Amino acid sequence: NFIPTPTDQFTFGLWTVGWQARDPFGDASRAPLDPVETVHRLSELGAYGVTFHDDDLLAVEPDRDKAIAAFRKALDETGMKVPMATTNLFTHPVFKDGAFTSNDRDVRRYALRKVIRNIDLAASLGAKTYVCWGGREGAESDAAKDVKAALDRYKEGLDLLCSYVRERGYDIRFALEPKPNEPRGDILLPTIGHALALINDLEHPEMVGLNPEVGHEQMAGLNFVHGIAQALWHGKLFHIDLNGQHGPKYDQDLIFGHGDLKSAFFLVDLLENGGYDGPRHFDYKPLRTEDAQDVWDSAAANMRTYLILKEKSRAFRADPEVQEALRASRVDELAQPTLAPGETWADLAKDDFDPEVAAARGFHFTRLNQLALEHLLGVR
Ligand code: 3MF
Ligand code: MG
Ligand code: MG
Ligand code: MG
Repeated sequence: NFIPTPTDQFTFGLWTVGWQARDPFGDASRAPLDPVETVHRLSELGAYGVTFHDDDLLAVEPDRDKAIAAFRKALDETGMKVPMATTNLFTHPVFKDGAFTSNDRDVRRYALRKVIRNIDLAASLGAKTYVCWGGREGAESDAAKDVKAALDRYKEGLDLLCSYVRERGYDIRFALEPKPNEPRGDILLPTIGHALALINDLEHPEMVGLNPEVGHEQMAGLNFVHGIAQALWHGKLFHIDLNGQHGPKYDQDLIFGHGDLKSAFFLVDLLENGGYDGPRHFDYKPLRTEDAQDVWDSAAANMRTYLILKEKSRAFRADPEVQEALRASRVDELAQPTLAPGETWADLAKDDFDPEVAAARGFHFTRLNQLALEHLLGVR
């Protein structure tokens, strides 16, 4: 039970299992990982595919052509897919003031060249989603960044990349990944809502959606399930980064479910029933305290936890007491339009309604929440 298979569409970034556990206060605690080994190990664990930053491919082989050839061979041998790729626009110090929005115009041009080069590779590997995380698009001082000009440049960069993909005829869409802070004091497009708003002002809004990450929204104190529901409502959930986080602090990238478990439960329930059919992509980090074996144990834990929560969600929905409680809480009534067909604002005046009586009614949400909790705790 809870054994992943490729039909579950679980994917991992090369940089996740490959994280050497360098942090701002400490050196690496693990050796670099060969992407070829990663592809084989994740395939054995039942994953569907891998994703990568351009630079991730060079973890143990500095020659780009050789690294790509070895990676392709591993994909062919295992049948692993590459549904998504992305660009590292944050590690090299040239990006210290950002990439698409660096104050330095030469850097902006270099960043776009770097993305374009990797889009060609992504397309040749069959990727359909290209993620843009604006890791260093931001500032520490409000004096240092003209935010309106930065948004002009963000738009210019994304418009250019869309036109490149269209000219080449690639079947690729972009997904913006919001994050509020870290590594910059403040990052542009800090939340799902900010990113959605920018997309509307692009040349080709239909080509750009979101890759929200659990921990990134929770770092801002936001409800990730609500964010994902709104992204789905706009038709903008192109991809997702699953992991765990304990509220507003540094980006923990814990194993999925190892942060806010109740939110993870409702997230799986939403993804499984809310019309998302893309990859279930994990962007987590094996703990710095752990060894090489734990890299694979923790990768497996992400998938196992997802599958357990999927089963919990199924049992929750199938429970007659839950169905009754949902009706008692009138959850289904919200799907009913407020005006009946043919009614206008004038019909609102005809209601025989006593606000005092309505105000006295309870919604019974406590019972519903407790039922969810008991399913999650395994006592139902
Ligand atoms: C940082 C991230 C990134 C992005 C990646 C794009 C290094 O907090 O989440 O991971 O996910 O750059 O996919
Ligand atoms: Mg994170
Ligand atoms: Mg992250
Ligand atoms: Mg991420």
